[in-house]
Amino acid sequence: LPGEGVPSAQKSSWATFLKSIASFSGDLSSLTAPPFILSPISLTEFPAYWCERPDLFAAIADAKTEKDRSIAVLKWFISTLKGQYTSRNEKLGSEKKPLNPVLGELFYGHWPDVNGRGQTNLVVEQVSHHPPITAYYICNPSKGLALQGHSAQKTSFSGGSIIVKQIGHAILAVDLPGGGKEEFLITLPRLRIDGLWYGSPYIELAETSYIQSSSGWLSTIEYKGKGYFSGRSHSFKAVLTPPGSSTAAKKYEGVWHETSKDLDTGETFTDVTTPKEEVTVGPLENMHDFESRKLWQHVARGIREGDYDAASREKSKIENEQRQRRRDEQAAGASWQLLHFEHIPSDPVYERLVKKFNGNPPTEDTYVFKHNHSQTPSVRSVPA
Ligand code: CLR
Repeated sequence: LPGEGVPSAQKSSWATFLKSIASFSGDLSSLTAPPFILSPISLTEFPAYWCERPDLFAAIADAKTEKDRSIAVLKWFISTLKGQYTSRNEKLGSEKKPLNPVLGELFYGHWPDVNGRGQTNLVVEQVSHHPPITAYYICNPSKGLALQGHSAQKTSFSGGSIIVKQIGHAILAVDLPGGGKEEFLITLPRLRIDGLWYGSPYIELAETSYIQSSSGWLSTIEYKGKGYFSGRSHSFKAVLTPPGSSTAAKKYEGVWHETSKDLDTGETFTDVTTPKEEVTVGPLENMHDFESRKLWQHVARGIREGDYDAASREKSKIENEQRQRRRDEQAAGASWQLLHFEHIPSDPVYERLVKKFNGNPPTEDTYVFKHNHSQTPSVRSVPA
């Protein structure tokens, strides 16, 4: 039924929200949405989804050949999709509108070393407010792995769904045992947000994304929803091709929120039906004011407890404080300084790798992590 998932008192405000999205394209974060669709979680927490299977991440370093590393990267990547794109439905009942991070907002976390897999560290910084851009760095120094990326979105409305084009990319750098690095360019799939009419939005992935290794191996991943391939939602097909060839060396197929298999051997490729490991975050008392969970704590409490007046009061406080900061900066002729990242207008690694598969666009900007691997556990101590 239309509006089935919408509390009766919010039906008209949901209809207004849908109309405003339909006649609008660009930055959804700025639209006012009814309370039932608000999430108490900031977008700066989302990069943690990349590492909720730390064993699969660490396993990339243990693969012995270029081909096996490409397979390990693909396996880890596919296994992150369930967390990235379905976990709000599981935790909050449907896809929700995340808190829109402030400029300079920070999120730190780690996954502990268990059974010699090494500790994995996460550093996230909101590097732009308008449009929202989130930069992240995830590393496992003892395994010689570092993932650096940034995430932004362009949204439009089509056929009753929100279409989200993901802007940005991620580069995974793998230290090789003999010295040197292998790099993987990870491009991001297109999202369709369905179920809006019913007030219970969920994500389906569409089109194609790529993982291009500097070794030449390329994974091409095609996404389809209900009514395609197998007819099941969250379906994908992936092919791995060797350097300079378009003949598949490996083919995989399945659903990314459950299991997939190797089409030649019939063996299981990915299986995310087992529990994932959420990121470990330090206690609120130790946090800097700009760390997400501390910054948004009162807004988040209001949303969780259904006290929406309190939530919107607290949100206004944060927004006013931000506006004042921007005014002060302007008056002083100063601009906001990023803490952990440096913006560069074109990413040479992206350019080199995207060329190998004639990907688009040919160039992209990026945010480079300013510190070394070994510094990440201590970067938490940020200046006031
Ligand atoms: C952020 C980067 C992550 C993957 C990811 C998952 C869900 C996406 C999110 C990204 C960006 C913001 C997003 C969200 C789903 C809904 C939300 C597009 C790409 C928009 C802003 C809110 C729409 C409001 C409706 C739910 C009504 O790696």
